Amino acid sequence: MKRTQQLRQLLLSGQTEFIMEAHNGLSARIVEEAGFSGIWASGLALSAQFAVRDNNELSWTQVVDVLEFMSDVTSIPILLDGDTGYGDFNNMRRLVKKLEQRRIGGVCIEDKLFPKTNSFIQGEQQPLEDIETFCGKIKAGKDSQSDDDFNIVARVEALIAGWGLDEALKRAEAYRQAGADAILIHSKRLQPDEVLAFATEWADRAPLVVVPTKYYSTPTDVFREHRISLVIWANHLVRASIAAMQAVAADIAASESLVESEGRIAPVKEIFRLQGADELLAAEKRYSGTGRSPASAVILAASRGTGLDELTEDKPKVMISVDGKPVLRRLVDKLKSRDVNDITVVAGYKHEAIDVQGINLLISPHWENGGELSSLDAARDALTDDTVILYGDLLFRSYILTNLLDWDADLLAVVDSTPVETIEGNATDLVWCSAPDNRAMYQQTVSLEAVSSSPGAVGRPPEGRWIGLLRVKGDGRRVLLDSLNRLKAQPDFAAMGMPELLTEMARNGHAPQVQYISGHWLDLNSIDDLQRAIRFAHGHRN
Ligand code: SPV
Ligand code: MG
Repeated sequence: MKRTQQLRQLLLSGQTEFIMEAHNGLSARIVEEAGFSGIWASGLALSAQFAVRDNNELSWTQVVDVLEFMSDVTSIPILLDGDTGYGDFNNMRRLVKKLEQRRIGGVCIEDKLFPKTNSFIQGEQQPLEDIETFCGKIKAGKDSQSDDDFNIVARVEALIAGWGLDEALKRAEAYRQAGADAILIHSKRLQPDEVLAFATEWADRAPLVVVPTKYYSTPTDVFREHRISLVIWANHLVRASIAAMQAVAADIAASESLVESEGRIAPVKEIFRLQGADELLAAEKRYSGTGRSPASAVILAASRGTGLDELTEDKPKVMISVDGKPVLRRLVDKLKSRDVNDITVVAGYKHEAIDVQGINLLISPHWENGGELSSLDAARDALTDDTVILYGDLLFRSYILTNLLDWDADLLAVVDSTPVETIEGNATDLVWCSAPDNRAMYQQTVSLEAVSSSPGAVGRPPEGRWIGLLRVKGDGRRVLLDSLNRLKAQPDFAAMGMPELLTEMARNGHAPQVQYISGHWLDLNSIDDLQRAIRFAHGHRN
């Protein structure tokens, strides 16, 4: 049902209904969750939340902007406290159109002069609008609404201004005849007597609305007995928030600690709930092409690292400390800093020495005789829809991972295009590609053709080296597992490494794409590598 229609039904239900003040999206959502059937967008509360006065210091467009947030997060009708309509009949026409565009249920206008003052501040000194002019405003509003159910409530301020019951009744009747859908009779007395006297005389000529802020102790049944249609609890959420904020601010200021406050305030989780964070997570899954679905990682860390001698006597090489931090911990921290939190480490040699938090540690059953593919085979259940597979002894600059995760490809291998002859130490995992690195282009489309540690494997110089970093995503997982299964059927599977797998995928028409880099990484195969690694890592957290 349209909000306008919902509000109309509240006014005409024949029972006493209740609406609650809200002043922004958050409070509007809280009002709806509390079970109210409508919201009072109070001028006092709207201006108070910005710490400006209820004297039209907030412009009408600023009011409408806030209403848009309130309307967007709720499904119950909003009745705007539209003050005097922010000007003359013409301003009123434009206001109604703008409110309808934001699916506001209706507006209440009061018969004072622009700029108005809150009724509880020297109310008796406030001038009232002349009756005919105010009726013109009501008519202009009714004539400009395009939805028949949009509601205009006319607020009579005669009792506030001290003009008496007769004047109030005279005005209410004129406003009814001008087309008002309901009359709001306001009073600043501590007892409801003048409002109830009005209600009795009024005798149901049109729905009657009251705001018992001052006469708050009136039993609610009294309103029912007087056939009040709508009771507005007009400012109670802004006041509740002021009291809560003052108490918490004072406590934290005095104690210089959060300990006492923490249990008394809404948890951060509750903020997320009210913001609808879950919906966004679900949407990210649904529209995963554009959303972030966190990748997982499989780190191959089963080998001892024979070139590192006594350094690996009591631990695998991934636990060698580089500038004060084990290589594996650097890797895990780097992955986590990019939201890759589901990390499986496939260990073997001296796995008991692996002391890194936040990983799933998996012991490869064949690590003593098996190679990298035996380890990967052991971790096949850890391959998700999006997995980064990497060597455990790898150090690299963070942007390489960022770019890898940013790139949309089912299979993506990071290849260093630094000329092999300029590399210090042993150049392994040489790669032949469909094109050399064109350094001018980001995300150049190149595919991997073969990987081998033997320079003569292909009959031409290689385009670079695979650094031990591969992303497998979507259908790439199936491709990888198919290739792994084919290789597993071969007798020398135990000796095979990742190069054989990459080459097998390429050979079967599923060549991984290549992400070229130039330097900015190294791995640990020798004592010399370790010296380079220490220089490389120095000053970097991961
Ligand atoms: C408001 O809530 O802004 C009102 C009601 O107009 S009162 O403050 O009582 O005038
Ligand atoms: Mg107001």
